[in-house]
Amino acid sequence: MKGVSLTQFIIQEQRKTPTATGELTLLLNDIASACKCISHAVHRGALAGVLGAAGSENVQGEVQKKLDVITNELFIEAMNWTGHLAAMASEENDDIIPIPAEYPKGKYLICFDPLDGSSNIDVNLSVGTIFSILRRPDAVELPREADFLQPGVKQVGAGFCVYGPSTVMVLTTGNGVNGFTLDQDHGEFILTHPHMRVPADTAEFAINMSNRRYWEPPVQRYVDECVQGKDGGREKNFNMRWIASMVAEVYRILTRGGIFMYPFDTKDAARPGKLRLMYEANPMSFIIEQAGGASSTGRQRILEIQPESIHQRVPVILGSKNEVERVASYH
Ligand code: AHM
Ligand code: MG
Repeated sequence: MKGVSLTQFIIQEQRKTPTATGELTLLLNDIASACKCISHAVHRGALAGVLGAAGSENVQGEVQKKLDVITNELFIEAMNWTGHLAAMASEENDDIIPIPAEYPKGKYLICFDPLDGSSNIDVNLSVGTIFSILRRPDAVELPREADFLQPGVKQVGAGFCVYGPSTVMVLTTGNGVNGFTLDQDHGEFILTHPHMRVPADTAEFAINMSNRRYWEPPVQRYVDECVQGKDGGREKNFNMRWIASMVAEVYRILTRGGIFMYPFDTKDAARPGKLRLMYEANPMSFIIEQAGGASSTGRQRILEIQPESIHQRVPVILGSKNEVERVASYH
């Protein structure tokens, strides 16, 4: 096998911090194993009979796909026995997920979306797993929901795994962003995208245009200017993409720049945005900032939001710094 494996990479990173206990390294390895199982299930697709609706809804009233349910169980079962977690929170579960009594508890909490972009499963487009690692507050033995409600700046690590033409894991522990491609022959993630960076400028934006009438004027103005390009006063013409899979959009931005927006809209008064702070916005914002990009609600840096509940939704505008700052300045 050629190249540096994910395991080798994170052990080498751990050695740079002589006081590190190695628990985070082990946790990251557990996550990589869980994502390999999910990758396998996703790629088997119709052969494994896993496509289609599960016939249930999650806590947020969203229709669950069979694979939402299967991958959620896979992730929980891959993580709950390891001894590195004190509790988990999943986009698919109403309440936080305790570690079963028979297993040892660790010092970390994890928030995850087992299968982001799951509306794309049946049409065979990229989906992914997103995770955010927090520290269990000291002296808390059995964490409650309140113990998860830490702002994104407190994340110890974050990452996502995109199940596309190849399976790629993107990871940060606050020291830059690196990408690892799953070598299917050896079952190992190999460092293929070291030091991923988001260019400060871009000519590509991503937003669900069908929601235009529900956006606030600052976002309407920004997108209208992009659409008009050189004819509307911007110095260049823009291109647009919308995959409806945040993992794929963020991966594209890490690869060639861009701006991604799921902004505030008035479609549903109970929802100030579509994406979830704890499972999507925080981990992706941590990754994007670590790669030199920016992330905002339009009014506030996402990583500084004090969460109020684990399933909270927020507006998300992230990617190339100069464009994100421009949108924020219009607010
Ligand atoms: P999910 O976690 O239920 O898959 O929802 C999140 C996804 C994001 O990946 C994507 O950016 C967005 O929903 C797409 O929403 P829409 O279908 O409204 O364009
Ligand atoms: Mg999601």
